[in-house]
Amino acid sequence: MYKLLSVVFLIWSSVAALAGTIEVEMLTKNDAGDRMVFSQELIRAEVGDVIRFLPTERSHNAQSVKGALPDGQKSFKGKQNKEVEYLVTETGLTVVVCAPHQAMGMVALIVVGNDLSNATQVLDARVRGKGKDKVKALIEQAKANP
Ligand SMILES: [Cu+2]
Repeated sequence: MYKLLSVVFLIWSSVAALAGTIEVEMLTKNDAGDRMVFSQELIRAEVGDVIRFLPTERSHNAQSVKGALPDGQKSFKGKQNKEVEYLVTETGLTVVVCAPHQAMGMVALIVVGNDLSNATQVLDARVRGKGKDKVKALIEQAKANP
């Protein structure tokens, strides 16, 4: 019994060790000169990871979009100028937008476990303006580089 418990603990601790925190900054301008962007736009993650959106520059937020996240995954909505965390519990695609700037293209795509099975639903979800085009481009990018 003791042996079994230690094996269970070993497995649990290695899973916990693999889970990571991914930090994404919310930027008005990045080093390349792009305006209204997340510091990472194609975010690859695994179940158990935490993705932390940081209010590095003012007037941004991060939130999920109705219909653009995997079944069972909890939606999230950060306040403007506030840090928000997203705990990954499901594989699949999640769109993240900055509400004030999504039409200017301030969106990101989270790809968990390289699972693209909800791509069609994600493309049907309501994202405004240039944000929609960027979601399409990011899905293509994710398909091209598994
Ligand atoms: Cu913004």
